[in-house]
Amino acid sequence: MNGNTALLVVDAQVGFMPGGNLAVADGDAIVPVINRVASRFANVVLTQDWHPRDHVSFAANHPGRRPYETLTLPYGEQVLWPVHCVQGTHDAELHADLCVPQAQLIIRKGFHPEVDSYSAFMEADRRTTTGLAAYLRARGIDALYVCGLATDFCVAWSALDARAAGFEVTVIEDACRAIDGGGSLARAWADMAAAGVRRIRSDRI
Ligand code: VGL
Ligand code: ZN
Repeated sequence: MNGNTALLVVDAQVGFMPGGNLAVADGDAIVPVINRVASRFANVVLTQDWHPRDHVSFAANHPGRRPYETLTLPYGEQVLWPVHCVQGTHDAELHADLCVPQAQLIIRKGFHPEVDSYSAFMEADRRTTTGLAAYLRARGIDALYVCGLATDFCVAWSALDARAAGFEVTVIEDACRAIDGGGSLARAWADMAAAGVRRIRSDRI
């Protein structure tokens, strides 16, 4: 891949793999795919969902509320999740078999107690930046390949924000897995297509 291109590996963490606190079905199947694909990229950026224990997205922090219900917060609708990816816990670690030693940056997100952040670029208030767009621009990177977990949440939101920030974006579909509740996966693919996000299989890279 050219020097102007980076691979963005979203939330390839214990918590989103089978056995994790917010397990995505078959999530661990993407790890060997990511490892294979990553060897083609000189530039690799990882994200890590990284919540304080009192995070607003955890149903357990809202008495009487259950995971997967939604709650209206000052910045909009928030899905309530099981407690997951708490800072410093095993659940928040990158998957042990992930092999991307050349990764240059790990963006941690969701660390503000009152704001969630599915996207690697923008927190859910749509105002607070993670700094990733400025980092990529400063390094002359204008094209991104995106993979990881979950397709319909952190991957899709990251891909859409990357497009909005002016990057060329391609999602590697077999290097992602989805949560897919209530049609969220079909909606995510439709939103990404409408925004000009390209979609390919890993064997085309
Ligand atoms: C994610 C829900 C909550 C994700 C993170 O990585 O897709 N989903 N936190
Ligand atoms: Zn999270």
